[in-house]
Amino acid sequence: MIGFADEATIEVRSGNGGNGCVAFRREKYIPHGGPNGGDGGKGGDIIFAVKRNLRTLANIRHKHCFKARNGGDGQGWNRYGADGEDCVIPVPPGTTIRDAETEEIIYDFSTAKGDESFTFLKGGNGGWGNVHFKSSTNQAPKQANPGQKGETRFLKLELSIMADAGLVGFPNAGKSSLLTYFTNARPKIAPYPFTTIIPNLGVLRVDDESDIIIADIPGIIEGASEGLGLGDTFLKHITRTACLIFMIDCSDENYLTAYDTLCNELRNYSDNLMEKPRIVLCNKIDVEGAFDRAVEVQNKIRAAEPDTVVIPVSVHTGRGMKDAQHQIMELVSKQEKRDMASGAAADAVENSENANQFGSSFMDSRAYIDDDDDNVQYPGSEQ
Ligand SMILES: Nc1nc2c(ncn2[C@@H]2O[C@H](COP(=O)(O)OP(=O)(O)OP(=O)(O)O)[C@@H](O)[C@H]2O)c(=O)[nH]1
Ligand SMILES: [Mg+2]
Repeated sequence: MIGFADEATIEVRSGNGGNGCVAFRREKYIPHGGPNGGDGGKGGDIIFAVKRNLRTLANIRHKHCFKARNGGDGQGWNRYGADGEDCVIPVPPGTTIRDAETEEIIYDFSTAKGDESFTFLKGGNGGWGNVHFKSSTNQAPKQANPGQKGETRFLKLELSIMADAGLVGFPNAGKSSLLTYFTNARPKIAPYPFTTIIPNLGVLRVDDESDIIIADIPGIIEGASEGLGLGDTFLKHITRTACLIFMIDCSDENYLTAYDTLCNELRNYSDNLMEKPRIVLCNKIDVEGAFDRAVEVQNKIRAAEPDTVVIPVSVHTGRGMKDAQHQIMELVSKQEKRDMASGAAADAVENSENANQFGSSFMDSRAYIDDDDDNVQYPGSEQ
């Protein structure tokens, strides 16, 4: 995928243990001082740690090999070698670690409960110095152990964006315009289809304590699930969002069928997407005749799904946008509460097979982003 850091293949190496030492005590007036070679230090571990202000795998993609330090060798006078420093690899919330060859999942930070770090490879143990080999029959052992070797593995890291709300719509519906209106993201906006070719994330500040992350993905067209247009691979980025925002272009001829077509494409990708709570925004009501069309769409959807909120809006003039923002915030917080409840229920029935994979842990890993933090990365602003 062009320019969007959601995959990285890396090599990781834990540190070698330090070698044990062969040494003997030599002091004036102390003949046969005996062995005093110290042990080697332990090699450093490879540890993955979630860093909440990271939003992409860019920092990892640019560095291919991560090595922990080797343990120091043991020395005379029973001195131990120093332990090698661990290598801590920071990853954004929602990262999955797989074996690069077998694709087997090694660890998934989006479902692991509460754990913010994971020790993947242990460093090699340090070798024993000759002090350990002294026995009644061998008072002066010249034997020490070499340090254990560290391990090398190749891994594939994958990131599904952990957004709260995902934008779904035909190309040109105004999704990127909405992201720009609500959030700090500045994706490209243009009057032709497929302007957006990589997903963008934006942060909508709700109050000092919370924010909502919105994901703008490339437009979907009829047949996307069969590969038409840019296909449906981008939908994977919204499989973990709490809710969906559908955008319908009411200045377009297909305004009345757009919603059903989008629902079909989503359903073809995964049933899970259509189970998410959603709201529908009928955009471009500033265009002549579009407001009436928006009301038409509203009536049609309400007749079929009375619970779905449908709001006519114009991103350009701002009409209806306050209401839309309010409804999006409602939807996310409602889902958050539901997730927390189902998370608690899942805790109660531990190891239940039905445990909601979007349970409390998903919301726990929602990033709280500090605007002042220069380290915050947004995929859309990455290029
Ligand atoms: N009249 C009118 N035009 C709008 C409105 N919102 C967006 N547009 C225009 O619609 C066009 C498409 O907007 P984008 O935000 O790029 O649409 P998109 O859904 O992100 O499109 P893709 O990235 O191609 O999927 C741009 O020319 C916008 O200026 C609106 O409320 N009213
Ligand atoms: Mg766009």
